[in-house]
Amino acid sequence: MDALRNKYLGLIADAADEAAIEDVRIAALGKKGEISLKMRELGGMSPEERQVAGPALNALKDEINSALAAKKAALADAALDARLREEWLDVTLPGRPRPAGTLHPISQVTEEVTAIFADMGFAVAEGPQIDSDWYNFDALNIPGHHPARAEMDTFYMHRAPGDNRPPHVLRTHTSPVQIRTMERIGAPLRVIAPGRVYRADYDQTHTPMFHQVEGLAIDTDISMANLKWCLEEFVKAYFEVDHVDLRFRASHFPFTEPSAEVDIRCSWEGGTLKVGQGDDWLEILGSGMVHPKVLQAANVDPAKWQGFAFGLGIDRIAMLKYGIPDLRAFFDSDLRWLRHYGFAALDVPTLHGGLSR
Ligand code: 2NL
Repeated sequence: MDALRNKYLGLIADAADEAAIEDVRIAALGKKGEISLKMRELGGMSPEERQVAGPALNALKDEINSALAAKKAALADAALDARLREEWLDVTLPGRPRPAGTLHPISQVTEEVTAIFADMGFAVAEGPQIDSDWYNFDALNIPGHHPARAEMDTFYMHRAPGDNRPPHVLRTHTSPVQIRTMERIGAPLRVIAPGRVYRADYDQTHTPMFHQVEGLAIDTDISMANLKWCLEEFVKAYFEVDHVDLRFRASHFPFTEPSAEVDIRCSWEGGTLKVGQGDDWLEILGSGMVHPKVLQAANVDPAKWQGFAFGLGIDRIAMLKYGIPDLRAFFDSDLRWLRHYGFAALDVPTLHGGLSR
């Protein structure tokens, strides 16, 4: 009996997995197992022998069964421990890295400008980049013989041979969008029109495609005073300063009367721009009261309505705010440049959440 016990307890202790334990169980307690056969021999014993051997065999059987169960549980625990060690996961690791792409500074600045003017009640208007010469020029009080047409370095589209109508153009400003919006919606109106514009000019400070945002407010009783307030609010919000000085200089555009170019007070200490202080002036936009002929061209009655309008270069104010020295690099698609000057793709500029940084 002791030999049997030692043999099977030893085998159970040495069993490395569940299959080995099952083998031991069959060898000891299976139908033809060693202990089962011994129990079958009880039938041929005398009652006295059976009285001794029976309980001893039963006790041995119970002991082996318990040892099998205990070993099985121990193996399962060990397997679980191993799995927990293997499948260990540090949930304190930071989440996914930022997306590899960045927002182009022009997209960022367009969003910033849009957020500022949206806060003053301006909606965003869009329109075609290829437009008729009527929308791009005539409706803006720039007739065919006007020198402004020649100065604009316009890109002209081809007409089919024999079609002698005036060619379409790549828009030279976003004003045609505003003419179309006045036609469609009428007065009163407050819109900005940001977007790509085209002029055949290429040097240090000009690219043949660049970006402009124009603003237009039409209502009864609109004056230059409203224009000045709006632009002051815009410049303060855009450059993220509490105070600015604006200087309105008399100017001329065919589509506004009177017209003014607007400078902001600034300094250039150590090559970096500071807005709102210093003795320098920086021209940032053109503006004026919408010419009555322009209102008329867009079917807005100039006897009842007036409006102010302004236009500014997005690329230029992006360079000023973010210290970008070279205009042409904007359109080189150089990944190192884009990573350096780009903005986090998910940081949408808002007035409440902050425009930049
Ligand atoms: C500049 C000057 C300007 C406008 C754009 C405008 C649009 C309509 C009617 C009247 Cl529909 N005016 N736009 C007015 C004044 C100036 O842009 O220097 N831009 C970079």
